[in-house]
Amino acid sequence: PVLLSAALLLIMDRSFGTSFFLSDIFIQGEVLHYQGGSPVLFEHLFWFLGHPEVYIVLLPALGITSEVMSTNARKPIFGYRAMVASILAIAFLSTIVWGHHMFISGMNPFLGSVFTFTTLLIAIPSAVKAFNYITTLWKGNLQLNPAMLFSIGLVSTFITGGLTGIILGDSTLDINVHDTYFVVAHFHLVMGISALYGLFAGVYHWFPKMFKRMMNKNLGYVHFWITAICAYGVFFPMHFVGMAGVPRRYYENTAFPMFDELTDVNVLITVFALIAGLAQLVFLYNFISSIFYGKPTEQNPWKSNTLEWTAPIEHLHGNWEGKIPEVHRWAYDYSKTQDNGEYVIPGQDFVPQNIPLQQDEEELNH
Ligand SMILES: [Cu+2]
Repeated sequence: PVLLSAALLLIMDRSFGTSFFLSDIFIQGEVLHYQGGSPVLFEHLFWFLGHPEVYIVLLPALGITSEVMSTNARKPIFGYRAMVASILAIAFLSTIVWGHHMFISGMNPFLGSVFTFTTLLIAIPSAVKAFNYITTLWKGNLQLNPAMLFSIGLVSTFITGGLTGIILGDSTLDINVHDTYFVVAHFHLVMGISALYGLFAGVYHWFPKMFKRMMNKNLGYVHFWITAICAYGVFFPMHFVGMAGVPRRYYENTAFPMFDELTDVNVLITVFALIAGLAQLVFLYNFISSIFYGKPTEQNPWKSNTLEWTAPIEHLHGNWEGKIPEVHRWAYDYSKTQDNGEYVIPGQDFVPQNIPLQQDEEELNH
């Protein structure tokens, strides 16, 4: 709604002579009729959309990662309540930090310090999530299938990309690298690559549910490792290109001889980017060919607790035949043992959500 309003005001400025975003304008001594508007106001309205939008892309990927990681670590997600609270905190904070995109737009420096404060607050729930993901892996019985590898990859890029967010969120540090390739590297690692990894994790994980067949695991490994190595190959050196001062959004930099010595690094980045792009063809081939020729799946290939894996493989209207299953427990009863050290269901390290609670279990604290 805010961006739409901004666009409507912009149309009024361009077509109907208003001055929402246009301040007093003089052209060759002639005074145009525009008066009192502010171009910075447009930036405010744009980034009021723009910042929360990157979290709209990232937060679902974080949720997918929690599910995939818990299932494949055969452990409950660590600090479940803290994980949920962190997602809510990030979602809320994302609406009051937009000014960190505008530290050099002519904004009042005091207002900049306020946006620095709210922006750096996001480091807290983000760190909670990173630590809890790692603690979920700790001493888990890790099943390193492609979905799990992409989830772990997400945690890696979420941390490496997030750390430079602390630099860019601080107005005094941001001013030095604002609008350089440092920002491009930060942003694409933490939001672009992380969100893509979450998307890939979700596709590899739920593909059997969608198409009743498995994707090829080995092609999944090829896809992951080439993508993971090339993603860092592209964005790690890019930080240094940015710190050397190369601006973003320029068609080419050949007019600036001082950047000539960075050409080799840019060529290296381009080569990694091309290889990363080719690796996505492996994924595309795997995805399409597996729809038709993949190994038929069993009911619950990842031995998951969540309800979708209790639905019959044949897709039915309403998902289940007859009565809809009842949920008796949370989704994370992996490797759960009784007092005598036995698994709750003997010989099976997971308890699906539709298995009734036993009385002695109710005392056990989740
Ligand atoms: Cu932002």
